Amino acid sequence: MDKFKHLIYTVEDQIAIITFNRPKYLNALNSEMLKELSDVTDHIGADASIRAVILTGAGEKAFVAGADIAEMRSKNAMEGRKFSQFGNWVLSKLENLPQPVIAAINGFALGGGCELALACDIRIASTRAKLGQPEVILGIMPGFGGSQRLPRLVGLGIAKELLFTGDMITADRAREIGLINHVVEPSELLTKAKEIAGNIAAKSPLGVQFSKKAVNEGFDLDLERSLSLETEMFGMLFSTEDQKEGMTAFLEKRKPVYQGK
Ligand code: DAK
Repeated sequence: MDKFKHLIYTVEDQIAIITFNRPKYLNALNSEMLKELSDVTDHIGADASIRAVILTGAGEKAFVAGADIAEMRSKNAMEGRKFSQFGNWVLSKLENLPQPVIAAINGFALGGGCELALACDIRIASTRAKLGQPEVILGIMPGFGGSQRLPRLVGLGIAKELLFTGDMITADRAREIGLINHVVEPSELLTKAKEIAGNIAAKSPLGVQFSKKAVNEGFDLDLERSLSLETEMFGMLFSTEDQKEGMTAFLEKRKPVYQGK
């Protein structure tokens, strides 16, 4: 991929790593960075050799300290709406990538940064991380899905407290409420993220991809319709080489070699 101005993009062992890279501004998300995130998301979605994605922030202080306040300050209502529409579109693309996405939260994940993490499938954090939705402190509200994804993840009461106070919480508290899966020492963060990504990458790509789609698409349906969705998707997997390989390898007592076909 072309070089980015505000992102670092690498791929190792079928795992893509996107690093937000404006450490001087605590990796605050400006329009250019959002556009680059959109482009790299499209690229990853079209590359079946990538089995998992990790998002993290450059520097020691921040994952992403929110949308760029300096850029936002002078927006009018229509520009604000456009920014929100574009942001929501990019985050939905990220959320619906076929590959699982892991947020490795190395520091501040505030406002748009927390919303970015919420659009990921799995969130892990270093002990240095601080998370929150401080928009009310700035006279606005979340605009990249925070008022919708946060309550779905942590429940209405806790989400409302975070949204109405704008308070930051520690990584340990975030784990307690289910916002974070694991908290590790800063030096262990990427190792842990790669360990989870590698664990996923070793499994059937289509099994993982279909599981993600079933959870994402079924979550807001009633149980009857979501179970029906699961049934259809389960059935479809029996037309794949992954299913034949996985079951044959088990019976032949060897490790499966998956092609994602
Ligand atoms: N935007 C722009 N610059 C930021 C920034 C941000 N979100 N966060 C930090 N910076 C900049 C600081 O201005 C400072 O720049 P210089 O003064 O050096 O030029 C530099 O990064 C270092 O920050 P500090 O000096 O403040 O560092 P501290 O360690 O003292 O404090 C902090 C760290 C994270 C507590 C503090 O920087 C802070 O409170 N930052 C703002 C956090 C915040 O409020 N984030 C939420 C932003 S609102 C929308 C869609 C989405 C959104 C909005 C609308 N549509 C509907 C249109 C999303 C909104 C947000 O994310």
